[in-house]
Formats: sequence, structure tokens, C-alpha cells
Amino acid sequence: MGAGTAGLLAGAALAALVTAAGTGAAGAPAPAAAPVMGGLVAAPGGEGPKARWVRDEARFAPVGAFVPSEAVTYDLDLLPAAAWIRVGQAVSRSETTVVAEVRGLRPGRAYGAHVHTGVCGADPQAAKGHYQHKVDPVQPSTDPAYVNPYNEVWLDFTTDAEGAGRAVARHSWGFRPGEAASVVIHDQQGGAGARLGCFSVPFVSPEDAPGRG
Ligand SMILES: [Cu+2]
Repeated sequence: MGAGTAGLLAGAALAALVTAAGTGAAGAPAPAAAPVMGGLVAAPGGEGPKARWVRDEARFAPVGAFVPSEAVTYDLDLLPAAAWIRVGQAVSRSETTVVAEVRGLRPGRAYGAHVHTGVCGADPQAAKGHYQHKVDPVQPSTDPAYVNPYNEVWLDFTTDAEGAGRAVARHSWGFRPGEAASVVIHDQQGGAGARLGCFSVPFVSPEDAPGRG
């Protein structure tokens, strides 16, 4: 491992996150305690000096379930009760990464998903519209200049033969405090589609990342 390798790593978008895990010299094995998800290495306790890593998980339950869940399904056929979702978020002052993982959905099917601005409710519309970095002055937003994966957080995925899926979205911007509230799963990919389910997620903002004065 020479200086050249270290330079390449430093140029990688996720290097800051990996560094946050607190590895020693280049090439040294990461501490055994560091949880790994999707190639991201989180510092023990979910926090590091340069990035904050948080995650939340739940099992979907129908509206009005005896045991309510932070994850609500509106379509028991395409998004069965007890299907599982986990959403992770790594936040630094320069980058925000959101990872969504699901299990127990229909196998081999394409689903759409986005970060929305409202908390989930009995009404699928409770989650409101997509979180937008540059907010479309015309709402509900349909303009492709605003409705796209660069200005919004799209987490579209296709499930495998077991009904599991995973998506990652990475942006150079972060959420405004309190304006990103949920992940909505849709019956089709892209910017639209019927709402199959919703998971309320307490997303954090760059302002919450460590190192800010
Ligand atoms: Cu959506």
C-alpha cells in the first residue's frame, strides 16, 4: 500500500465515511466492532468525526393494525404485512447518502421509492410530495426540471427471487432540517406511481453532523 493507493482512496466519495470508522494505517483491518452495510462502514455508535450514520427499520403493518408500525402498507398484495424495510443515512457536511433495503416483497418486481416531506398516515397522501433540493414553485410538482433523481432522492429498486431489494442515493446536498420525513414505496419506477406503503424516517441534516461549530 503506497501513497498512490491512499490518494485514490482519498478521492473516492465514500473515503470520508470509511475514515470516520477510525481505521489506523492504510490497509489495516477495520475494527471488528464496526458494522458494515452496503460497503459503508459506520463508526461504533453510529457517529464519527466526519460523518454521522443513522438508520431505522420496521415491519410493514396495514392501516389500523392492532400493533401500529412506523411502516404502513396500503397494498397488502404488492407490499405484504410483515415485509421489512431498513433505511440508513450517512450525513457529512459535503454529502448525504441514503440506503434503503427491503425484504418480503413480491419477487422479481420493479418498485419505485422516494424520500417524501410528510410523515406517513392512514391516508397515503399524508406523506405529501417528494423532497426537493430546489423546490418547484408549482406544487404538486410535475416538471422534470425538478422531478428527477438529482433534485430528489429516488430509491427505485427491483426485488430479487426472494423478494429482497436495495437502493442507494447519494447527493452533494443535505436535507433541510425537518423537511424530509418518510420513504414512500410506489408501484412503478420513476417519479410517479400509486403509493403502496410508507415508512416514517427521522432523517437528519448536515447541521446535525459532527464538526459543525
Ligand atoms: Cu414518491
